[in-house]
Amino acid sequence: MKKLLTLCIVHQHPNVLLGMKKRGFGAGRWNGFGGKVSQGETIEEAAKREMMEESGVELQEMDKVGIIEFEFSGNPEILEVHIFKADNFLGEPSESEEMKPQWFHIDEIPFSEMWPDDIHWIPMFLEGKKFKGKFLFGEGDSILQQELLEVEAV
Ligand code: 6OG
Repeated sequence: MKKLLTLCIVHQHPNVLLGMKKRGFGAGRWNGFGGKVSQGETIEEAAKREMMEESGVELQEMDKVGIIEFEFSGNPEILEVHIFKADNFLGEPSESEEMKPQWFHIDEIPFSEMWPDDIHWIPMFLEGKKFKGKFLFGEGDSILQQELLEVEAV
């Protein structure tokens, strides 16, 4: 069983826009903005909708830079997360019920308060690479298996 999700990080060098997730899956962690793709919408439409719902900003152009599958040991569900990069948006980031946005310098990304996979792929993201990967999580925040490859196109 696969679930499609989006994740978008705005990169305006040397800063990235992240949000503190206030509720739901991943609450208490900084992450990009995103969520589940709804029926009848494209993945890109979902990415833009989630960005607007969670941060109040409108994305125009963005690039798909990665696809990562996440599995949790003992759970048959696979989360297929499509990762987007944007360098611009309309409006001002503002706090929503789900996320509190904040800019971080790329040298001060709060990896210890993020999903443990992020430290592996965010450097590739920042270098402008495209990637595909898989992570299997175990108890706590442990990563039992991982695969991450740079690709020509996603
Ligand atoms: P909602 O279910 O709240 O969206 N997401 C992950 N992001 C990272 N960096 N690592 C993970 O490792 C993730 N699992 C899910 C996808 C959940 C949001 O969290 C992302 C979505 O943007 C397990 O609607």
